[in-house]
Amino acid sequence: MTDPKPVILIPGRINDRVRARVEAEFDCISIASADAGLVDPARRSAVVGIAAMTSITAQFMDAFENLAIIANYGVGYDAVDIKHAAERGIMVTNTPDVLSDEVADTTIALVLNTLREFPKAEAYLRAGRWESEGGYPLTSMTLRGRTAGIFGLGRIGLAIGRRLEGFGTPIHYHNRSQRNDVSYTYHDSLVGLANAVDLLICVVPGGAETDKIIDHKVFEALGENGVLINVGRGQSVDEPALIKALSQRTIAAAGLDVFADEPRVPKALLDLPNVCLLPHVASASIATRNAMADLCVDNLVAWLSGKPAITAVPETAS
Ligand code: A2R
Repeated sequence: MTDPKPVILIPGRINDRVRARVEAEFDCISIASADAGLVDPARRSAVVGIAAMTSITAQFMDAFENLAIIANYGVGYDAVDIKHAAERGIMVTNTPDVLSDEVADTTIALVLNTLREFPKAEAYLRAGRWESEGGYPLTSMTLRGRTAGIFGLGRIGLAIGRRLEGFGTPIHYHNRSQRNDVSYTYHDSLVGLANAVDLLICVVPGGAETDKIIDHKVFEALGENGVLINVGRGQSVDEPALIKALSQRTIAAAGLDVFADEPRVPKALLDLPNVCLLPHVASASIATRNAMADLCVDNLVAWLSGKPAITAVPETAS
């Protein structure tokens, strides 16, 4: 007789390849959301792993006494109560590196689309206005002459920096600690960074420390020619303050791939002329999402067969 397969729980929506591989390689329980009440009480103690891209609270974890690993689908794991997982000795993994280049590519596209208004120019052409009204108006903004500030110069931030070097853009950054492997100008505060640049790119992780950290003080420092790009987490921006800064032209424009309450985007943002908005698609190509899916499931396979996790998050790495 062969041993029964480990039981993996998938709460809520997840990438199709994650689901298919979990179903093929484990005993999979799928539930509509992260609500332990949706799992048959008789099966809860059998759950040893969770694959998820949704919020995993302490209470949810505690419904599963033999839970050994949470494989988060995505590099950002701010939705997992990491402190509680670490206290309980539950391994948490994420999907770093395999998405960095894709997110950095998207960031450059968002920068250029925001500054040079290419989505609006295409809409102008499609509406027949090129023929009826003449050329699209010259854009008031350009990447030429701008200085970029990367808030969160980690794996993705560095991939963005390397690309911006190719554009001849001077680069500054702010992290909690200075890196010794780059020549970019370091600032020990976010406001200091915003003061020094006119293109602020946010790619910092979510969580309590960065919640609404980009606020009115940052917008005032960024100034009237300043542009904010956010590809990190929507919660890092004080959205009402951003809407005010954009409408009063405290800053010039914003390009956003992430929002505070996804998939809801405030109407006040949609109504603004000086924003470029994307529906959280930075890593959303089939190839990159497949690589993330494989890393997510490979972590489950490794850990549950007694091997080290491939990409443990720092808080639960031994
Ligand atoms: O602060 P440091 O020296 O640990 O540098 C990290 C920086 N960082 C912060 N900077 C300022 N204030 C904070 N409270 C703070 N917390 C973190 O962000 C590091 O340089 C960077 C994060 O880089 P990685 O951990 O390599 O993450 P990765 O793969 O670049 O992804 C960043 C985020 C994800 O968490 C998702 O939210 C999003 O991009 O997709």
